[in-house]
Amino acid sequence: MSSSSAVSAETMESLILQLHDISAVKFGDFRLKSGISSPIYIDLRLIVSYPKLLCQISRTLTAVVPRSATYDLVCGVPYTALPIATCFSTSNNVPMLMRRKEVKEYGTAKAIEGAFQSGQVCLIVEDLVTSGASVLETAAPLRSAGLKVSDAVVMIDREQGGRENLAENGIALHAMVKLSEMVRILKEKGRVSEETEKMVMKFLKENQKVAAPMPGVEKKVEVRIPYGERAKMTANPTGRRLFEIMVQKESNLCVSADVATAAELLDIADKVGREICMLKTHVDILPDFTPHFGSKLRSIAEKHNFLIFEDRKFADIGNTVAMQYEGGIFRILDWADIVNAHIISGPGIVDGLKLKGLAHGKGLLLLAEMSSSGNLAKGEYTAAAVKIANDHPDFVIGFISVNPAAWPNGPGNPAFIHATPGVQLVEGGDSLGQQYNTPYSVISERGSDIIIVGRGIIKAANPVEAAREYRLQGWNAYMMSCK
Ligand code: 5BU
Repeated sequence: MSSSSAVSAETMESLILQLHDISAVKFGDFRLKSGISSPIYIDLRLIVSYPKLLCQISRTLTAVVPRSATYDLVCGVPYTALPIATCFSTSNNVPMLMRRKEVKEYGTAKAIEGAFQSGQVCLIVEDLVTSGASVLETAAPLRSAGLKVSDAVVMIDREQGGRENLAENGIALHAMVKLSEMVRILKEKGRVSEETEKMVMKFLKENQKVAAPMPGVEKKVEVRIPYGERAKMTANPTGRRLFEIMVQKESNLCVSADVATAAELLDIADKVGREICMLKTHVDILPDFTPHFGSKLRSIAEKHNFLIFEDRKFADIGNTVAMQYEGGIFRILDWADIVNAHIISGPGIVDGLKLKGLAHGKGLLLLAEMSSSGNLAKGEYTAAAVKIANDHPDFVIGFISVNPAAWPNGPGNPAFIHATPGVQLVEGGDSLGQQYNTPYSVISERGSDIIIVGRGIIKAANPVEAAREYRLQGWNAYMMSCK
């Protein structure tokens, strides 16, 4: 009856009836965050008010984890599963870790609280699994701290793709009960009618494999055209190559190499090169820049097959930006595949850059949105960037954007690529206005294509490991949203 033979049918029935008694499971017509209406609503936050039930649940979850799945630590997915994990920890005498959902200021707060050693195995405890995204969001900082995560235990599996998504990420899901089993039991016990049971089953069937809605993100991208197909839609050779590299390397990761010197930049480029589709530079911050920098970086880019994006953010009139692009000390046109521009000065900026870049097959990203708090790139400004891009599909390859899924027409023309800065494994920000979203949120929910990660990788204890983790996170988020 239950998904684990270690739990008796009576125990399971009693738990389910109690959850129904306290209205943690309700039937009716509920509008979910994603906008769809559901005949069932589950709110497990209520169980904190019923300590006996909470203990019973934690005992049952302990029994649900197979003996073969050994673990040194437990970590609950914030917030609902935290009390369950605490009970689990105290009753089994297994140390607990806490994952912070938000890290306010970069570097001053840890993503994981508690004592642990690299290499230890951590079991994840969750209340409800839909797509598995929340479990993955908790697994990511644990894994990047050196912990092993191979099992997650959950009270209710909504059977909406979570088990499969987690398995693809090396996590076996052990569920106390599947939603369909739970509804069947409630019907057997006379708590719901046959009609309601049928409605819920129909709803589950029709809503298989949905991405879990992320808090604060109302709209999600319904169907994603694969990068490979979009490569064929682009009119610009650099845009096409970028899509192709992403497919070849299974990477939608761009590392922002904001390091102190050119020597360090070349070093990090070589180290993370295998994991990335694009490397982003700010050439004007390098005190040891020499005219050889460009050719050195180009040979690393060729060795590892990635593109170079100089985040120059041109902003002047067309005539001036043409000179800035080609000339000066940096001679960006010689070595950067991609540059970006604000549209504050109007469409002439694209004409000016195109004059120099088009003949060399270069690409341009327009700044449609920014990641920093209080920025003014929104609404009509964003719409103007889209309009200018549509007028220059031969040279503009896409946008710097933050939440294209929320634009009036969504991410729009699939030939255009969306690249998003302000990405870390946990939400939060820095003390100077930067705002971070997770790879899952950026790719699955916000409809972007490329995650741009700076300090999350370059300041990590092991940047190569961190780059690998971000690549996997970004790519899995893409694969999940293709389904
Ligand atoms: P971080 O360390 O991941 O916060 O670095 C982000 C990088 O992206 C950094 O180089 C910024 O200059 C860049 N960036 C950004 O953060 N936000 C924006 O809107 C744009 C660029 Br455009």
